[in-house]
Amino acid sequence: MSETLTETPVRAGNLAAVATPPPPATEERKGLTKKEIAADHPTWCPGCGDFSVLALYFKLIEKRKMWHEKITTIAGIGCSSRFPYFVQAHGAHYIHGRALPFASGISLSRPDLHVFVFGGDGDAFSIGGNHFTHTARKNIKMTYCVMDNWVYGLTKKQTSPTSPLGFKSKTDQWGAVDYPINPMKQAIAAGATFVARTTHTNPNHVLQMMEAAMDHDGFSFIECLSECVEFYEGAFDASNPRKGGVFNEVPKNHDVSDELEAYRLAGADFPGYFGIFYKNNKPTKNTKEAEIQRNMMEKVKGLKDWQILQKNFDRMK
Ligand SMILES: Cc1ncc(C[n+]2csc(CCOP(=O)(O)OP(=O)(O)O)c2C)c(N)n1
Ligand code: SF4
Ligand SMILES: [Mg+2]
Repeated sequence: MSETLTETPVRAGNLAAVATPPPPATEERKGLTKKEIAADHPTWCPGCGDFSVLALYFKLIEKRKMWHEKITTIAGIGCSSRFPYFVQAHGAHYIHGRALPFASGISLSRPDLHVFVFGGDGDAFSIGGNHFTHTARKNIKMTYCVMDNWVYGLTKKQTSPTSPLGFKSKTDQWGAVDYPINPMKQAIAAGATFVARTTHTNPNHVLQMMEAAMDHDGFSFIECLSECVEFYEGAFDASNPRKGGVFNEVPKNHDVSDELEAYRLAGADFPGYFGIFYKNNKPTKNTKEAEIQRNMMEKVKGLKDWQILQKNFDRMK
């Protein structure tokens, strides 16, 4: 993306509408067509991997018959984070690295929605690194798809936390010297309860991972390799059979509940494996908070809002 972006959080939909109760869903309502979901024309460079990820998100929406009022797409800042602009539904292009806390608020207050967050490797693991860890450990229900291109694309080629050693960029003219992080290991260690890996060059696989992530009741993380043709062309050729590479699926006998084995798979040299590495069904923060709220409401049953407030003030005296 040959431009820089302002810091201003911009809209891609009407966020106020998120708080509006959706109309009842009836079986007669048809699923949306691509035309009905697509908003602005994507402004990515021709050939950018992000196009496929967007196309597959549209496919997911069509296939799962989601309606506008049920689609929430959140992102931070970056080329990949422009995602919500291009989706004709509720969403926000939020602050760099802060998409997850914003999405957490939506997820916790709107149990009827499934929140999707899209972003880049810089947004997720540099400036947003702490939020990634904490959202994962809290197991807040949402799907976080990181479009990993191993570079800062929007700001025109700086080293990212996933850039390999030796990568030459504007911030590492003699080649990167810092060891890259491994997003899969990071996600497993942080406590994400669904951890998968895919690549934009295998559309069926991307859709499969998105569907499985969406069906997971908890924090689902997908690392989706998405090539930046402008600043890191050919980065993922070794994972693309059409470019002479190999696409290795997670072995069929892999036990997804085995955290150590998932960690071991994550340690394989590039191109590594693709598929679901880890899955664990522990209770979400959403469920726990809902229970606290139910119990509290039980205690103030029959009282008007002002009486509850009065009670709180009296307690503070
Ligand atoms: C607080 C803040 N710091 C820095 C920036 C500049 N900035 C914008 S996007 C970006 C990195 C984007 O990289 P990545 O998340 O990998 O997304 P990509 O463009 O590669 O898809 C940076 C450093 C910013 N917008 N806000
Ligand atoms: S990630 Fe790279 S190829 Fe894609 S829009 Fe940004 S600069 Fe262009
Ligand atoms: Mg990037």
